[in-house]
Amino acid sequence: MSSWRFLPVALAMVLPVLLCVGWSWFHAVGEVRKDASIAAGVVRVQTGTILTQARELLVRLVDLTAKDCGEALPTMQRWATLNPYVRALILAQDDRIYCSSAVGATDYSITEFHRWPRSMTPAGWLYTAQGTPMAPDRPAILLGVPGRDGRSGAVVVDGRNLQDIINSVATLGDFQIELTLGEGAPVRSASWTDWAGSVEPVYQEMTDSMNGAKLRISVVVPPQALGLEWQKLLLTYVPLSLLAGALLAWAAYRLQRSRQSYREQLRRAMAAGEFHVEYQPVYSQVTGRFEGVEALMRWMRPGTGLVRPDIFIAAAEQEGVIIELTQHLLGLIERDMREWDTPPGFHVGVNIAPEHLSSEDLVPDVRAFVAATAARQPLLVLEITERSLIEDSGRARRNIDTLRAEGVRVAIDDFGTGHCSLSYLQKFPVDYLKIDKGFVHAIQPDGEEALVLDVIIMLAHRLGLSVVAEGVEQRFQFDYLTERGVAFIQGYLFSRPLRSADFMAWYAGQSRPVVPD
Ligand code: G
Ligand code: G
Ligand code: MN
Repeated sequence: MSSWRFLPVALAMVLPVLLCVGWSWFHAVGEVRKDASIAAGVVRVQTGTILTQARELLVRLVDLTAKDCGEALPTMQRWATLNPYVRALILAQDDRIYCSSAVGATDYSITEFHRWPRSMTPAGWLYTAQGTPMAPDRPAILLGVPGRDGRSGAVVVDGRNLQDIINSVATLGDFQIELTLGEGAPVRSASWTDWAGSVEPVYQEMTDSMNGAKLRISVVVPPQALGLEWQKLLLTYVPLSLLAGALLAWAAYRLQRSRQSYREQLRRAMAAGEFHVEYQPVYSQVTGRFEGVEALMRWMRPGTGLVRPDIFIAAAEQEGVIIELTQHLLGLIERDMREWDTPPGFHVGVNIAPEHLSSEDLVPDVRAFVAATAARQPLLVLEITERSLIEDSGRARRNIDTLRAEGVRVAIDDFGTGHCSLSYLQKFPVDYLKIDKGFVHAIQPDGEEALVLDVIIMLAHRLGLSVVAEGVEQRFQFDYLTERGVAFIQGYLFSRPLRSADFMAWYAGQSRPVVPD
């Protein structure tokens, strides 16, 4: 038995575990991603609130661009103070800032501060910055609006709030969060690490904030956090998948076993010694003694019990192992007969399947059997079926001729149940005709004529064949048959098929001629 056959079983064992490992990885990623998206959502909503307030100020700033700084400053300072998110309000002429709520009238170019994108005048500002001139290391959001005559207004939103939100949301999971507005510099959570920028974010979203500027929020998770989540799921589901794997493997094993070809099962059974032979005595009414036995094969299957012979014999024929099985049977008989104490010429009937009868194996097999049982000198009777005769292409006939010349005898078994083969009967040189038990059971207790049976017996006698009646259970059947000159009687009336040892014991008790009553 080669080990590759267990591959499906092994696969059935391993597959659920592999699936579980794969599934829980995706599930872990999904869970972490879901949490990350919630965190990003909080950041997005808060940013939106801040931007909305800033935009309201921005709209109002447009009017102030018509005024000079002295006039606009008190209003700007008031607005800046009242709005909690605002760091400063700014008025600019092209790229020069001339008024700031924080420092009043001033004059410097936005290009002087390297943390601001210098390519754009405040009129187009809408981005995050890492700092402002007054607080270079505190993030900010810069929003601008075009005013009158090349002027513009701008709101510098303090990033403190945003930073706090991002930081606290980041602690919900093991998150590293980055927020970017437009083309600006990112605002990052305190948890942000050097490598965070080089890994694929577990979650990322882009939304329109205003004027087409995108608000991008990325959430990065360290690999070990994902690993931890994965591990958690694995601990829950791997035991279950192991169980599923075991069940599946067991099912696969059962399936495989049941689908394992009958051939393999029979071969295995032979190797395992699960077959034995039972012997049913055959009584000769001529001598009043038991002159022989029919060997019948039995398969005692562990866990199943006795397998019906007609089933496994038919299967063996179909699967092409009937010859092997019969060879095995002959071996078993040889072994049993070593213990026997039967006289020379004791009939041993062996059932031979059609395939075997017309094979090259038959003659050597029979010769080997005869040689092996030479000490007992049995008279071997090959019980063949009518089917064998009909299907013969010549080889069966030659085998029979050869073996009969060597002293082996041939019986037609189950006569009358198969195809009518009267013409074959005439052509084939056989010695006995075994009448099927069906005809015997048709005999009525009142002695009424069983017409077909009578004709068969007569036919056999006319052909010069001895008749063996099978399945004789009742005394009146026995009487009916012996009255008509049936030479041999086999059936429960005398004995059931017996194991070798039981047969020996039984046979030892039959030393005198018996006529049953
Ligand atoms: O007693 P029993 O139920 O065994 O017989 C069932 C059928 O099985 C019978 O028709 C008998 O001929 C067949 N049988 C029993 N043993 C053998 C065997 O060794 N070879 C073959 N070919 N048929 C057998
Ligand atoms: O090979 P064959 O079909 O001749 O095998 C004989 C079959 O008949 C076997 O199955 C055997 O067990 C069965 N048998 C033997 N004696 C009797 C009997 O007296 N009555 C019945 N019903 N069956 C029998
Ligand atoms: Mn038989």
